[in-house]
Amino acid sequence: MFNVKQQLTEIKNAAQNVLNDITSKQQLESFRIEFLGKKGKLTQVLRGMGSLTPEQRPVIGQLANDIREFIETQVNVISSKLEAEQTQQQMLKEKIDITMPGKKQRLGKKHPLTTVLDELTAIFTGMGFTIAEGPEVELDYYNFEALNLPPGHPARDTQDTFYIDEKVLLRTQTSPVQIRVMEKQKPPIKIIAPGRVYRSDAVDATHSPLFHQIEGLVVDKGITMGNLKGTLEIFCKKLYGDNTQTRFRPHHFPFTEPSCEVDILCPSCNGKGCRVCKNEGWIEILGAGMVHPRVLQRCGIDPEVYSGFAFGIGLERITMRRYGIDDLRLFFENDLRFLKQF
Ligand code: 2NM
Repeated sequence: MFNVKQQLTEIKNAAQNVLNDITSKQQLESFRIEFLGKKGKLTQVLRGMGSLTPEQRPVIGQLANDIREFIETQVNVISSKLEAEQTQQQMLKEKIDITMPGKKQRLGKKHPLTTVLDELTAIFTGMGFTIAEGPEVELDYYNFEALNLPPGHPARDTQDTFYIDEKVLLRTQTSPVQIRVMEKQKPPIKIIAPGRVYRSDAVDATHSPLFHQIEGLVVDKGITMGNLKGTLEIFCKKLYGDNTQTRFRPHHFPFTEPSCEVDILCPSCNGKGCRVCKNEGWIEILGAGMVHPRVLQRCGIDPEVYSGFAFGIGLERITMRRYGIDDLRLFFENDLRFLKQF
């Protein structure tokens, strides 16, 4: 009995000594196995209890249990301590210095084409127009045929048009949007159709295979050339100032009759002729006309009851003139040295 008791006390002392030096979870686990495991020191001593007398057993058993409990508690305490230390170290490693200066975010700005598009759109929506959109990959029917451009018309020339197949192409104007609206919607119609258009042109200072148009359409009972002139004159004055003088010149488009082009008096020379207007005295702003009766008819709108006017504006040209940009390629090169100037 004395022997077993002595052994247990020695185990307790040994455990206490080792525990003081434990600094890692692996060490703690080895310790636990060494003292409390199935083949551990404590178990081995308890195996020898068979040789004790019945009176001795409960006393030694109690002592052994106390020691086991003591060691288990110590293991748990040290385990929690190590856990806390590890968390603390992890947090120190992940600490960020919130007083460090941040990365400067540079604020972007609108592309000049977007600035001018927004301005034109605001003028028209202010006059009661709504915005219509349609596909850029378009059927030949909507891009040409419905617009009074039958097969064989020179405007369909493969030199100008990107055909995908015989019936599908990249729209060369945004008029097909207007055709789609007229097919679906009964007059009154008052829309603008801004968007990308495509023509198979070689790139130079004034040509690009991709450019932008804003086309407009008004259809109702009793719409006349007077409405066309009034609307477009107000548009020019809103865009270039109240004193802007306009000129409506006869022209030809297949989808309008009569057709015209609208010029403003050159603001640089007041019509005398200068570099800005290339000595013309006038600057061309847009094309327009009364929607051809055949175009209305095809869309299911009775030209005996309704009439309308339409117009088309080239966004790049307006924007180039606005900012004095002499090369259209600059719009599409995404060179920040250019874009930052607006
Ligand atoms: C222009 C000039 C004149 C035009 C015509 C139509 C439609 F679909 F109503 F027939 N949309 N846009 C038109 C008329 C476009 O661009 C210079």
